[in-house]
Amino acid sequence: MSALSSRLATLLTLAVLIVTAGCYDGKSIPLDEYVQQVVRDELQSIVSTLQSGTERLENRLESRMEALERRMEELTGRLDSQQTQPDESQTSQLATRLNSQQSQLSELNTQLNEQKTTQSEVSVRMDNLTSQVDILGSKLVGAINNTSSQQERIDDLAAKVKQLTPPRDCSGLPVNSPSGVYLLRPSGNNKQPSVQSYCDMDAAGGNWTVIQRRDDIKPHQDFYLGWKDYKEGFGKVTKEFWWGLEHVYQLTSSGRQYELRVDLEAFDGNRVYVVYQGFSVSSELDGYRLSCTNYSGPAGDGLKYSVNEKFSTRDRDQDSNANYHCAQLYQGAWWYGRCGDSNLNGRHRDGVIRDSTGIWWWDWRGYESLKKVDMKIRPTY
Ligand SMILES: [Ca+2]
Repeated sequence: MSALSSRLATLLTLAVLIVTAGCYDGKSIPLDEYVQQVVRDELQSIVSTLQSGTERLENRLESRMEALERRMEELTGRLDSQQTQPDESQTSQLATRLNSQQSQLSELNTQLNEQKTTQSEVSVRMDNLTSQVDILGSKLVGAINNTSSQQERIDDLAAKVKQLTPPRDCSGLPVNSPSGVYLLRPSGNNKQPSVQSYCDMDAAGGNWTVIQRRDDIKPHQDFYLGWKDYKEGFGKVTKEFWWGLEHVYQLTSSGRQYELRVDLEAFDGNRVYVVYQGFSVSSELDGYRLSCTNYSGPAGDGLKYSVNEKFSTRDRDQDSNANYHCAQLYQGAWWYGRCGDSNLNGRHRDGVIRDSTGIWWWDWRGYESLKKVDMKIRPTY
């Protein structure tokens, strides 16, 4: 009985362990039903044990009765055959043995009754335990539901944070935002990823989205790259980089008109600029064809041969020069025409070299390689 008590005493703990150990998969049946089912299986095993114990006692009792009857018949037979009366000692011995048999039978009966009582007690305790497990299961389900509702609130908050959509370009930043790195979403589509970008909020009224920068820093970013790099962008926006033709296309095809500003700095420290009041590129399917109009500024028009040209890279010759692969010839990537009069994505020469593979702007310094360059755009309305 002590062993049974011990097993019963640990059943509630077992129920908790079933849940916390992860045996419950949380899908096939409700949690409280699962816990109850496991406990009932355990209790059923105890009841079976008790029942088999009871059966064994009953069998023993029955066999003792049969043995006693056989013994009585034997004694009766002996008395009949001898036709004599048993002497006093034989009678006494017989009586003693009979008494012994009776006391054994009585003991067996007592044990059987105890067993039945125990079985009844177990049955009552099983009912109590089942109801306790029901309560425990309900509490666990309540706790789990509470956790779920908290998770829902967190998810809801996260979704709201995500809906704080980055602006399409730097002109959409809050007033008085400083120059620096920002996330933009040039597509205007929340399902598309935002793009790390550099906003120039100082030069000529600010609000510029910088789309290209060459700088006098080392190590230099390699700009002699292929179509995919120029489509998606490369480099570090705080250093040297190309923002990506697809992003430029997404902005300039959005219905707003954009202007382009190009700033140039020579190794002698002189600086010039040029502004194109209309600037856009077409889709990738159309080759990111350049449109720029109404230039003004001391740098001169270094894009006059690039207008209406497709973009070309080392691995894609789309220029209008049938004799040359201009991107390979100038070791850059650009809207090359015949092959053009600028090469702002050429090789950084770290000094004045007159070579068509460097960074140059023909209308200002011819083939003289330049020290710093950037290209930036903003909507004009
Ligand atoms: Ca060509």
